[in-house]
Amino acid sequence: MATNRTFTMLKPDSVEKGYTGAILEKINAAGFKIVAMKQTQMTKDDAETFYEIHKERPFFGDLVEYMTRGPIIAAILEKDNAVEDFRTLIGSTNPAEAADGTIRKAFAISISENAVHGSDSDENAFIEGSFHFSGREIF
Ligand code: 3AN
Repeated sequence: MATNRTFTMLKPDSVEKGYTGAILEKINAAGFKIVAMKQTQMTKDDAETFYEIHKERPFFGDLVEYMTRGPIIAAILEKDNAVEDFRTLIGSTNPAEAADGTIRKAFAISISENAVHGSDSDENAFIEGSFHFSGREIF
């Protein structure tokens, strides 16, 4: 059964370009409540752990470099059917294939620098949220 929480990161490109306010507005407008949020910067170790599932992929080194090159905004979001609805809101991994109105369509430039992360399952939402936040940071 779908839970009501997902995890997101507004990635370094979004922070660098000053898109974070506009992206958070879209997230709020879509009905998500922010239950935890902070600006942070991932270390190489953090990114390698977070994206371990991709470690054999050819883009892994570039992905780690991208995700560690500057600050991100990490957040846990709450809404009915959060994981699936947030994946719909952000759009396809490749912004060229993202639907009109999605966050990646509006703010991402490429498949490798795609503005925002959204968990792909309830299990991963919990793991990823716990990676970035302690219990006392979640409301
Ligand atoms: P999503 O972020 O849509 O869940 P994943 O989990 O398949 O996509 O990929 C994680 C991240 O790895 C993407 N957000 C993107 O930054 C990068 N990535 C995924 N596929 C590619 C690819 N084919 N080439 C370069 N980077 C990629």
